[in-house]
Amino acid sequence: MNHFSTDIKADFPIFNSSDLIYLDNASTTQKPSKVLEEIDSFYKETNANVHRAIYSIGNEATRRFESAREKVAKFINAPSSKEIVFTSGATESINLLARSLVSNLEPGDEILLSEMEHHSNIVPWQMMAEKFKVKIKYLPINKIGELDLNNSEQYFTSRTKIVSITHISNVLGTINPIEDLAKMAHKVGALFISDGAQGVPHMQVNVAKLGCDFYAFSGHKMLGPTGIGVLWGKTKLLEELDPFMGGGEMIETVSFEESTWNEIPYKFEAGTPNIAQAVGLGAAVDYLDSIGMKNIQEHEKKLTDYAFDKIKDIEGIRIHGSSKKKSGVISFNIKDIHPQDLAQFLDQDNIAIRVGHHCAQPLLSLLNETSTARISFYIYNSEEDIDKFCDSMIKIKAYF
Ligand code: 7TS
Repeated sequence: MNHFSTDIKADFPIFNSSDLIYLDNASTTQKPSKVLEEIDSFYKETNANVHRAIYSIGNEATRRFESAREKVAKFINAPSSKEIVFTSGATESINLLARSLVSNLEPGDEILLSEMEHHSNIVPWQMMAEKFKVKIKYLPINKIGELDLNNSEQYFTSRTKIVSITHISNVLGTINPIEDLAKMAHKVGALFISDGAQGVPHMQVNVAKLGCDFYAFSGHKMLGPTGIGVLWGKTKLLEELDPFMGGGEMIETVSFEESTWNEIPYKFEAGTPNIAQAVGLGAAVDYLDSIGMKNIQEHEKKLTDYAFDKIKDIEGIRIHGSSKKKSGVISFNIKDIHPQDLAQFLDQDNIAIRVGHHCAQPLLSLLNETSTARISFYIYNSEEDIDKFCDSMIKIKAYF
């Protein structure tokens, strides 16, 4: 059955009240009724704190929270739900790793990132590298926007201790060869982390098969609420890792002198967690499962090819990145039209796109741009959306 033959947009209230064409899905995604209803019902029927209350709604709140953890574990094929640490998002997940891992490194050790990273996978490492005199290296990218692994031995060295690479670029859409990169990292004895903020929402991710040690992502980019994200890590590594925040239920015992930590994943979840948001993420996972990640990936591929074909002939357009291994993200510039102006004119036709540096300023500098326009797709987008976007672009072009 083609799940996209039915109108998926009807499941999303935001599209029922207007003719919005939403093409900024790499930033955040819209929410289906199922997710909104789940959050509503959590607060209306079972609102209580988790892991502490000895009364019915408290038990029910804990059950719903832990059931969301199990759903997420199954969704990414994690061997155990204990390996799912709830955070506020990919950014917090990577900060947790940077805080907890870099302090164990020696001066002169190396962290390897890539030239296509989002600031969330650069800045946390820079903050810690400076403090611990650790060096950061960047794997280069080639002309088509893929990682250039030709001189990989210069980057994967005996001093490399941590490698952290995005699964999919939020600017170029390039899908990186995570399995190969994980093997290269492990060969030199480094830990391998992948930033999956643009991965999990758009493809079937199997953390066991990818070979990563840690994998980070955000709920709001996969139909879930804001304020909830995930750090997945291998049991043994999570057990060895020090927590990055203290307080609340992350402890086993506390005395006036010292504290000991709870078991994983709780030792990383200090304070009252984002309970309703986790429950909402569980509903988002159910919704994505009901459609099927393979179908979603196919749908986005079709849309991306369709959009690419339509916009490539627009006079003066420069599309960034031409890898064939690409997800539903297209960044571009048009000669003589500033991306800011483009976005404002498109907004007049109720078309939402993102312009700017996309929190990837180092990459933008390599592209010789300070700002690009970016369209990015998700399950509710259609060819009709792309047609309307192209019609609007042609109108704007004529105006300029
Ligand atoms: N990593 C990548 C690859 C991202 O695309 C983003 C967000 C993040 C990390 C951070 O995610 P957060 O949920 O913790 O904020 N990317 C974008 C974007 O492309 N436009 O707005 C946010």
